Amino acid sequence: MKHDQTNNQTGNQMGNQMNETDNKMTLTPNKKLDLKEILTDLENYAPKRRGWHWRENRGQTRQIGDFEYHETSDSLLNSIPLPGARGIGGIDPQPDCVITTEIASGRFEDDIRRMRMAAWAGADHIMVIRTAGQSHYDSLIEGTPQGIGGVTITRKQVRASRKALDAIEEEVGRPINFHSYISGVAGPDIAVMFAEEGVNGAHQDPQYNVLYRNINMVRSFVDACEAKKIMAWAELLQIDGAHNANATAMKAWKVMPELLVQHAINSAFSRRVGIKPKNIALSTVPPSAPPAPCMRLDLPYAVALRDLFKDYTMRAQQHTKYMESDMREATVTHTLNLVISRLTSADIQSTITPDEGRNVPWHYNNIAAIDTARQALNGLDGLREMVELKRDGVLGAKARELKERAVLFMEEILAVGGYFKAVEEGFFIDSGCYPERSGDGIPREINGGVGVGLVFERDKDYFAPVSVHYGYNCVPAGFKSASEAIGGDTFEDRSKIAYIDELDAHDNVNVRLAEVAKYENSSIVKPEVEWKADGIVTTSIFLPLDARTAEFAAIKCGEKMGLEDVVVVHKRALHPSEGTLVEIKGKVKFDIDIKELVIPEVIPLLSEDEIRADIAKHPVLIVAGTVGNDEHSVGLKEVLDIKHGGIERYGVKYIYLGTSVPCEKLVDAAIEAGAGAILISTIITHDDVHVKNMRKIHDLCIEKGVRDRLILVAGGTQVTHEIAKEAGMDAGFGRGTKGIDVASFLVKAGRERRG
Ligand code: Z97
Repeated sequence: MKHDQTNNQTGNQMGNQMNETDNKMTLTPNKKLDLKEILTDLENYAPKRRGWHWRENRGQTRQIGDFEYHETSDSLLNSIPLPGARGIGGIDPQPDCVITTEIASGRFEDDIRRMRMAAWAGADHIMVIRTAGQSHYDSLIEGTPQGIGGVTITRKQVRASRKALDAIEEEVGRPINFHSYISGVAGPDIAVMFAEEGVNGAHQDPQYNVLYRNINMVRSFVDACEAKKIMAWAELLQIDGAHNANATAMKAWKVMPELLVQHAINSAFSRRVGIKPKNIALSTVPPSAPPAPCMRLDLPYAVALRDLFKDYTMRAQQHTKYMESDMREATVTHTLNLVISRLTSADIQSTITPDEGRNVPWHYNNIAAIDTARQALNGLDGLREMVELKRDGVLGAKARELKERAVLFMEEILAVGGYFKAVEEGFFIDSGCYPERSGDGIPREINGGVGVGLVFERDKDYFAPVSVHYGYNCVPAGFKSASEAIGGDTFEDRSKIAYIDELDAHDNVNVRLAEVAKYENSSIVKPEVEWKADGIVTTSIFLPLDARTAEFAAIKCGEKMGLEDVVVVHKRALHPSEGTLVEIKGKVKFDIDIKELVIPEVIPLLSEDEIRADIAKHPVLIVAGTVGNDEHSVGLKEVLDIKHGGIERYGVKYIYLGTSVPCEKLVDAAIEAGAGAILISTIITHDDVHVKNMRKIHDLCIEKGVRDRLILVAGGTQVTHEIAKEAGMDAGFGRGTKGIDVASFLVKAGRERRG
């Protein structure tokens, strides 16, 4: 855990305050989220604020630890820094852009725990994926039924998640944006509910309805007016749907002109309805991925997009179309995308994971993708001050060409009679690079699709008694505003919101929680990746077989290991016949009681003064070296050298024999010098050579009759105290060991020997 590094603010930066609620939750880092507390009194919960939140104090130079940063924002109160931060002061610089994580467990009660972990990794945009097919529901639904591929978006689910996030954002010290989808047949209804419940962002793009969900186009655009009007009022950030063209087109790099057109249609439309440009985010995805020469394709596209849409914000999403189940490959593509974000700009950096290819949303893959984003963004901090995009060559020419193609596309839409006609003629998602056309676009009928024929012109006396509404409204005489007619609507008076609790007796959060009650607040645990106590584990198995045989052999291995429902989630042939790496997932049948674990106590360290005083009185000389054929001396030197806070600092004298020292030499040198201890470092673990060398030193000391004179200590990344003791040493020290750990042990061991 890391604490405050710079000027943090919390309460005052929450913006657009909505309500002071008295049933607010407070979290403490060493306590799990209490779902019961979230569900208690939920019917009366009011979110703290509405509106989107950008990170604070961007665009300034910031000193964090030993380094100066140019593209960061305020640090968090609580976070888990990147693993590499261990060697550089545990710092956790927060990039200047909002970082997204997409959460899709299917059960909101499990989503919530993942949100908290994601927030600690630095995500401040929690995008909850909704259950498959919710686009086609024609109204709001109630309860919290379990979703498929995401959660069912309902008032209870949203309110519970927002309540949790309101507490989580206090814990990490930065407001968190909560986000889901407003597209679909029930778009306006969902927009109202989101505005009431403090949701901060949403996808809204009528083109999405038309092209991918076959919802009637007239209905979609009429509904979008209402939905966007409400989004504008509640200051939700809007993300468009252009990325779906990347994901749908067989050759995503061909649809670049169309992507620009789709962005233009939704953003111009949104602006006309009243959404502020800064709340209009273009959903941009680099259209290609390696092994394509992606920089040469994607960078000109990113430049063209930013040239055309200067007024708006950019939501940079990782490419998914060509992503397989390989974590490493996905991470490299993501990193290349992040280079584009830093070379051009990104206001929101999305992160997604190969989970889509694996079909199980892993808690830790969310975190892995957030880590990739912050790691790359930190590493590329200030890049644009050193590297300039060369616009007067191929980059400028290509960007210009894309813009021209997009403008021509727009002109042809006008020429055929407008957007609806163009859709009817299959202009969109055609795999040709405009003006080339392949004729494989997605045509839709103006008189077809879900919800057709349900748009009616408003009568002269049409009246909707609501405070936020698009278009004509005939407010009766005598009222200053439409909603006055009913004494204020739900935007003005929260008490009018109808909160309906679970109606389904079988599929609701209480039933689901009862099923895993054994694991709630108890010492019994089960591994999980998706839902509490689902029992799922993954295992990597290398088999010296061809890919097809390896796949089935791996399943058999999993079954023999006692796993149930074994499925291959990833396989990678390393050679047609020499071998294949397979990753499987399966369920364990057991749970464990943590009360039965034998966990070695953490041995308290002596104080620096006590160590120094003891060594001054009882001088210690040690002989040290990396053992066997091990050339890794950095860690050992850190433990020895005064410069790095090593044992020398406490007065311990040492003879350093260098690297790859034979065991015999170490023992002989210790005897010759009259040393009191031997300190070896051993990193290499092939064939358990580290354990073998430890044992050899112990045996040699016995053979030479000096075992009781010498304290034997081993260190290394794979060394633990238990492994070292087992191999005959007196102590073992693993990753993260500092000089004081070893010095403290030497003093204590010396005292014991002196009696
Ligand atoms: C993303 N990785 O970042 P339903 N409206 C729009 C959308 O793009 C989507 C929906 C609604 C992706 C996440 C893709 N987007 C998934 C403009 C989905 C979803 O699934 O039809 O109910 O709505 O956006």
